[in-house]
Amino acid sequence: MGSIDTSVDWLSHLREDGFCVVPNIISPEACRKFQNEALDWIESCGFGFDRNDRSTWTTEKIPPNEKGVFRYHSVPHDAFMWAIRTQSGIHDAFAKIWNTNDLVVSFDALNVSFPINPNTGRTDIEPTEAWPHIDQNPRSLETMQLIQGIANMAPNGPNDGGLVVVKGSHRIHEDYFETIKGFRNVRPPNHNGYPFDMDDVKWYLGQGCEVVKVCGGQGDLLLWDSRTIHWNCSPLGTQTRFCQYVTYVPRNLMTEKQLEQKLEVFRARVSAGCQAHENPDIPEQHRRGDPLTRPRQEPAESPTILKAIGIRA
Ligand SMILES: O=C(O)CCC(=O)C(=O)O
Ligand SMILES: [Fe+2]
Repeated sequence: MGSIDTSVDWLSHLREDGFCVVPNIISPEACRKFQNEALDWIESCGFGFDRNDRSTWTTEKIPPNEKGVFRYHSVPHDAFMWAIRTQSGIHDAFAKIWNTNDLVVSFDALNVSFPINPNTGRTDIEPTEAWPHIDQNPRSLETMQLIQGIANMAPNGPNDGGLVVVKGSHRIHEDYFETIKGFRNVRPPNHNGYPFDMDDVKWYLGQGCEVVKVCGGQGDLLLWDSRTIHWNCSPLGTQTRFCQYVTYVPRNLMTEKQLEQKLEVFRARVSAGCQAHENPDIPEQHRRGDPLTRPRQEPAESPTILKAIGIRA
């Protein structure tokens, strides 16, 4: 546990198929602790959610989230999130991908998704429709720029919701955009992402790609190339989905000035997405340190955390 199983050639799978699962990265104890603390956090927000009372598993009583993704109230900076983000097994997997130990981490979100099921979960929402997309700019699809990660904190089988990918799609975008004569201008030119619809996905399936619901054990790290078309689906069984989005990228993608700003973003507890080397703006209320911008439990400024942010003593 904590080290990488070299008998599984996950890196080839990642290159070839555009996704992979790195098994047993985080200990069962750390996963259980994370699940408890994630639920403590949801309860502490004061919207009325109680993990032991399924009648409170409703949109009204669960703090604001999108498809189970929580990034408000600075939850990405809560101590329990940092405890997972800085697990050595996660860092080491990305070190293998990028062939360097000199990496910086993302300040990304928590996902807790309760099953949609009248007997075991909630009934006030419908299962999520597919929302196929990539998280890379369609102008730069010839190179791999980002590997996205999910620290999978609960067992995640076929019926437990989660990541769905179009296997192999990362390799054939050039042909696709040639076929449709360029991408649709639906996002600003510098936006790291592009939405597809299910008719687009059908083209990829016609070229031999496959839709795969990525399953993983508790403590596995799920990885995908940000050019791989993907979305997430809702859990429908008995198991709540618990995970954290996490990625590391080479520190040399950032200038010294940007690294100083990354530390400011950390100290202001601003949430960010998967682009670990791009600093978000710091909103005024974060600069002021308004209570709602501070995590329930502040992270320590430990050497491990500072190193993950890119500070080198
Ligand atoms: O929740 C997931 O599995 C995927 C979410 C997603 O699309 C992303 O983080 O880029
Ligand atoms: Fe995505």
